[in-house]
Amino acid sequence: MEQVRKDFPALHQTVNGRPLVYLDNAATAQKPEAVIEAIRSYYLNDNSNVHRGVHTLSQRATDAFEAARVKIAGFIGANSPREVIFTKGTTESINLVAYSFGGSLSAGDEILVSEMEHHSNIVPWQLACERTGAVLRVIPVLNEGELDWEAFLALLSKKTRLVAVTHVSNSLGTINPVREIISEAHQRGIPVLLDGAQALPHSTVNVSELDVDFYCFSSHKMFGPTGFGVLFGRERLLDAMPPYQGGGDMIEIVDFSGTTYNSLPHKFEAGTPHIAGAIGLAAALDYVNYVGFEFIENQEKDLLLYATQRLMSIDGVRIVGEAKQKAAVVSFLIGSSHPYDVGTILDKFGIAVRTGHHCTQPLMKRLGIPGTVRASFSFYNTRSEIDQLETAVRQAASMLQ
Ligand code: C6P
Repeated sequence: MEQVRKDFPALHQTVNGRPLVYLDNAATAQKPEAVIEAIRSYYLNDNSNVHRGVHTLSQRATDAFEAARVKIAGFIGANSPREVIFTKGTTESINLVAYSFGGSLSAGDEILVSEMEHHSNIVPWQLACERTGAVLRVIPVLNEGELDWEAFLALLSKKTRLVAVTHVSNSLGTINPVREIISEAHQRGIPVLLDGAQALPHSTVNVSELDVDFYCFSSHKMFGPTGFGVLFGRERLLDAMPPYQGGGDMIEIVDFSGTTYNSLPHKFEAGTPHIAGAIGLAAALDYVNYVGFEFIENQEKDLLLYATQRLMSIDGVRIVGEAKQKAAVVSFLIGSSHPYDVGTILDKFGIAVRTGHHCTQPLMKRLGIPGTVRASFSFYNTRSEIDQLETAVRQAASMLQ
């Protein structure tokens, strides 16, 4: 554990005179030295554009960029690197599908999302519905923060063109029964998109075993750089979809009489990409493999149980989101205190948490709350940090109640 923590330089600092306790990993994870070094080395030695030059630096950059794609494809169990599209992040991955796949929707078609979605898996579909006359249907969430399974089954119909749900809720930590969702949807011939932003950092995800059609995630929650992410798509579906954006690299032949498009994955990657982003994410995946998901899962399970238990022991604290299957996220409220006030007090203790609606306003509305205080853990967090969280929350509770 000590070694692991040493690998993350940002963890070793004081904030407001206290050692930093970083519990905002669902917003973005800290970066290990290996990732920082891979990006630095790229800019120091190989910086060049990709797929464009015959010169040596461009070849080196292209090789590193495409090697990253092969690594990412292997990491998520894709059948081919052609199924791995580079994007700016989960948000752009979903927008790509909503625009491109969504372009084939007709009036009356239905897209099924859930009430616990991040805005990035709601708004792109609303836009697609506005463009096409399709209708957005919503799977309700039960009080504990689980999907209403019966309602989900009842919502699947001949009109459903896609089920688009989050693998893990960023606000509540709920791990959704994605295998069962995919199985039910596929039995009816409906493809499934999973928002994996909060799932991939916590446990092994294999898109082939899941048999999922689209899987979206962000590099920065996975210990890689910001502004970079991935859309996995089943090759057959991606092939049939029109390009998302036009520009350099996504074309085969451009002529004023008409343009033909590049093959996968380049058809969906217009313009100079975030080369250092791909290289940084590849380094992050190497690092995660080195730490190993066995260690990550055990550590996070322990932190989740311990934090839940410690926070529940404080008078006035209420945990929001009590699904049976949860990732290492604990959302809570202190009495009727505003989450923002709690977060401000915790910051004085050097503790970083997120407060507010966590970009899930419909979920907050459903739960009848303005937002939550969210502590989200990574494998580099410790029980001692949770003890510090408990002390600070007790202090906040006594000040605010
Ligand atoms: N959630 C959080 O604090 P981007 O911003 O594109 O990297 O990821 C968007 C996104 C999509 N889906 C889920 C489930 C997410 O959690 C996020 C990002 C962060 O919860 C920042 S809002």
